Amino acid sequence: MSQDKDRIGSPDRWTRFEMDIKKYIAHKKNIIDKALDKYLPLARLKPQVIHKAMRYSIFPGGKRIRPIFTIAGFEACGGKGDLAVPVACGVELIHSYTLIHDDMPCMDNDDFRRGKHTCHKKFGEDIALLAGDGLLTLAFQIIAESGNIDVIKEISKAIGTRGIIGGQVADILGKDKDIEYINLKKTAALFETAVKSGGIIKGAGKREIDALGNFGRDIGLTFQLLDDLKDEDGYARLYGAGRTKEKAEFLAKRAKSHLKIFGKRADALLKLAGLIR
Ligand code: GRG
Repeated sequence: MSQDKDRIGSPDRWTRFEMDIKKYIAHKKNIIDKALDKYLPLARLKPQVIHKAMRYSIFPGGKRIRPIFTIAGFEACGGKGDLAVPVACGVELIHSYTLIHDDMPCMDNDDFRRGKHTCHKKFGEDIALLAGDGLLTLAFQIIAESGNIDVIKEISKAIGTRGIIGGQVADILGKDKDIEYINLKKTAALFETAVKSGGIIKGAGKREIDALGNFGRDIGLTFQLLDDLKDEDGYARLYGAGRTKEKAEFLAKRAKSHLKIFGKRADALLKLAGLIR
């Protein structure tokens, strides 16, 4: 039978042979979106408004870059199939919870997100706050059900008060000297834990898991610097566009260097990193 039929029928072979990154992203995004739809309570379930708000914030959604990194991290360690999908979904739910809360009037006070009204604009602050809580709680239910205690430990550390929450607090306090800490905790910590979790799910060794973490952290920092550059905010506001670009290039290059130990298996991670610009 033709190889094409084989490829279409088997996503693992498809990713191996057809490392066109755009197709890879579309393929993984589709898997993640379908799984998220399965995990999220139906909008008609009582109390409807909270489930509507949770679904409103997840669909149609953004780039799904963090959960794709989880799956690509899993594959870099030799993982095949859908074993990393539940944790990848958990990572995306956590990301979405941070966005809902970050958009609220007590934080960044944004009216729009992903081209539509923010959750609190649409559903009110009380429901938005709880929708964020609901997504975070659901994330841990899904991750726990996937049965890997080490992933739970890893992710809960990354998003706690010494991780994302700590970064957000430092951001609120607004001390310029804390910018490196803020970027590391507020943005890079979730990328780092997303990629690392893929390796943990596969049961990879310390050397591989550390390499994935280093890669995720550097690519997360790059992502934030480029976002600052676009918005003329954060690091770019403090240090100027030239220095920010230089630092982002340095970090992107260093991120890729952490992947050497994986050889060809890190192709997807490498190409995903190349898209962060
Ligand atoms: C509320 C605990 C708590 C934390 C909030 C991550 C965060 C901390 C706030 C998000 C605000 C922000 C601008 C973060 C910088 C990183 C960033 C550009 C996030 C948006 O991520 P994308 O571009 O979003 O991946 P999509 O829409 O594609 O999912």
